[in-house]
Amino acid sequence: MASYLPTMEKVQHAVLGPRGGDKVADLQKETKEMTDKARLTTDYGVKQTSADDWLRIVNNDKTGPMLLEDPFARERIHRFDHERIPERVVHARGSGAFGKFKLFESAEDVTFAPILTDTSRETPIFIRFSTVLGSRGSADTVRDVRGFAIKFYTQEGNWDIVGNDIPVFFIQDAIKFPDTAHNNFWDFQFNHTEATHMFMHPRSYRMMQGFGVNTFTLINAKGERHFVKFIFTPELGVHSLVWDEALKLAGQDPDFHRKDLWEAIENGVFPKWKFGIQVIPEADEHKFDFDILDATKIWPEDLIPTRYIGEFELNRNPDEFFPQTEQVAFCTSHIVPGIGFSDDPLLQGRNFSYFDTQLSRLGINWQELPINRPVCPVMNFNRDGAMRHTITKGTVNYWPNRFEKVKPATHEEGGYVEYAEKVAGIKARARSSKFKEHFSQAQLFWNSMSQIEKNHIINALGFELDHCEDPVVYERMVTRLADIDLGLAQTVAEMVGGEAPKEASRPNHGRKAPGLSQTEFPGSKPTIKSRRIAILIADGYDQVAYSAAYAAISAGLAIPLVIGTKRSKIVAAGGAGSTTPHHHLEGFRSTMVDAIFIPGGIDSIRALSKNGRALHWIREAFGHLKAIGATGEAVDLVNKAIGLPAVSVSESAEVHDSYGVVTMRETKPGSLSETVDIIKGGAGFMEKFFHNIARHRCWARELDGLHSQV
Ligand code: HDE
Repeated sequence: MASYLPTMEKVQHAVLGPRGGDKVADLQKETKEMTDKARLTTDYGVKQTSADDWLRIVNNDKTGPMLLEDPFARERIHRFDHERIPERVVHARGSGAFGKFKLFESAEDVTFAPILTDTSRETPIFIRFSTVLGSRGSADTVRDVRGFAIKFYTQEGNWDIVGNDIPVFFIQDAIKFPDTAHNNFWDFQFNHTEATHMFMHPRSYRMMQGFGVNTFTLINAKGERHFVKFIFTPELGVHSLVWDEALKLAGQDPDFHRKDLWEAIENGVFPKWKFGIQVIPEADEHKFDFDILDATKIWPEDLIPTRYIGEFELNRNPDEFFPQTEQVAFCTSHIVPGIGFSDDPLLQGRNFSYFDTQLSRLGINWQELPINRPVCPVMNFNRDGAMRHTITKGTVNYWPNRFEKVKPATHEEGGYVEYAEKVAGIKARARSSKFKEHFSQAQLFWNSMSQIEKNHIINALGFELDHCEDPVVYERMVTRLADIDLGLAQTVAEMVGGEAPKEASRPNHGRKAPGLSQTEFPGSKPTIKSRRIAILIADGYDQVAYSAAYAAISAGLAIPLVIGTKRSKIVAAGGAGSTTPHHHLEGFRSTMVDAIFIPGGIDSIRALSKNGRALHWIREAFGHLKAIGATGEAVDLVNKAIGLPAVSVSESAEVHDSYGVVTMRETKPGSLSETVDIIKGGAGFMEKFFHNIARHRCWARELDGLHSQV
């Protein structure tokens, strides 16, 4: 894939070489390079003279029957016939990358796990992001939860956090999971009121949070236990696509998120997350009005603030998809000393499921696969099984044995010791009463949303329920919404049909919690870093405006994508310069970029004005609430394409910003290329344009009803 940006970070990357620590070095043993000296061979090592023709009978330049004898041809066919493994039963579609985890504050008050106490360490990681329901070949941008699974290759063994991009799950007990992998989603939602708190499409894997969701425990050196939830917060903020954009991208570029992650890492703009923990002392377990072991509940930030103690970044793309991203296998049961489980009934079920599923996907020796094997020593008496790789010298496969060479580890040597929890009770199929309260946090979530987010939730419900044919399903779902908020239920009822509820099934408690709304998301600084910005041109474009914008975009570590009326050379006005666009207007679409800039130039603008696709680009970007910048003659083009009286444009050399449409009629040398500091928010053209890009979307267009012309 093209890499557009020769940034300093990229140069640095090239100098430092691939990062990822011990794990990358460990994988080198299996990694081959394709070189000029290499020759084609069979899998058993014999060099081949041809890979094109099956061995056959030839007579007087006529070819006759093929010979089954040909071992080379048969090897190729056999491989082809058997190259698939079962895809993951859920989370089949995904993409991953390598990186590193660094702790900046020791959490020794709550755990003795070295990865969470030793600030001098750098731990290699592999992360796999995924959608949940689609198959391996499905689209990236569907409305679905996203998986966020991390493997920490620690010196004490592999630690996996198999999380999602939202903090809650839709069931409380693992026994119900298999029911949901099939149709009838909304019927399921109605019948499982616990799902009410979990009703989404991120702009990028790099712009979403991650949550361990389940409650784990931490044990410190004094033997004290705390309950813990793990939270990862992206440096770039949390941002979503709008629905129409997500729908179109699913057809135009089903690999959108996969490419986005790849491109950012190739360009040296490494995605980063802060690593946080929410901690509750064991003694406080029952002090809350919700059960802290219930995976359908969050731990509200105002009650239990997140403590950010480390960060991780992704800095290296995989070398080959199948052996790395496809064969990586996670287990919630894989924890390291200092970290433990809780009685969270979902977690307990998961601990059983993940190992089990790897057996059918990869076989019993799955932990020997290069991507899955730990970087610390592994020694035990497990033997045999399909595809066994390790060769352990010796004549015994049991312990204890007469040689007494390999012994269990003591606690001091780092051996895992279970927390000595006293457990007593009656065996029963039951759930605690606090687990039965399903609406309070759904209300908390709804109340914490901004008006924009509320509108999007309403529209999403309106869209999805409109696809349900059976009135029982959508009518009952509307009554369920009345458990959350009467206004919500009434608005959705009006959209999808059915009787609007007259009163709320329960009063809305009116409480809010911080950190739930994306638009009020804490901690993320405005930046254009890694954003794709299209520059639309045709022959005769204004070279000064074009190159100033290109330079400013690159300096901001964003990605300038030149989109032309053709993909061959385009010449600037007066022959002042030329460029070969990255893409042409038909090949690429506005949905694939975050913003567009159009430089002036009489001939260029004349050509773009006559081009229906160019006009559609501008309209569509406007409808998807993206920043649009135009200078010189392009101001009129933008005005014509948008054609809304409410949106005004520059009439002079002044910079004009109306609903995120930033225009300036006259460009003098230097007027565009001032130092761009979007955080300080200057008054220059680029500053205003970049400020709008950094805000992700111009929500005011939507609030004022200007956005629907897509
Ligand atoms: Fe999973 N889940 N899950 N899940 N899950 C799998 O394991 C399962 C749950 C999650 O990139 C499977 O290796 C059960 C919660 C992610 O390889 C399987 C239950 C959360 C991934 C499985 C849950 C997740 C999986 C399928 C509840 C968020 C992809 C393939 C009872 C906290 C990991 C595999 C990757 C994958 C079972 C619930 C996240 C079948 C039984 C809650 C990110 O074992």
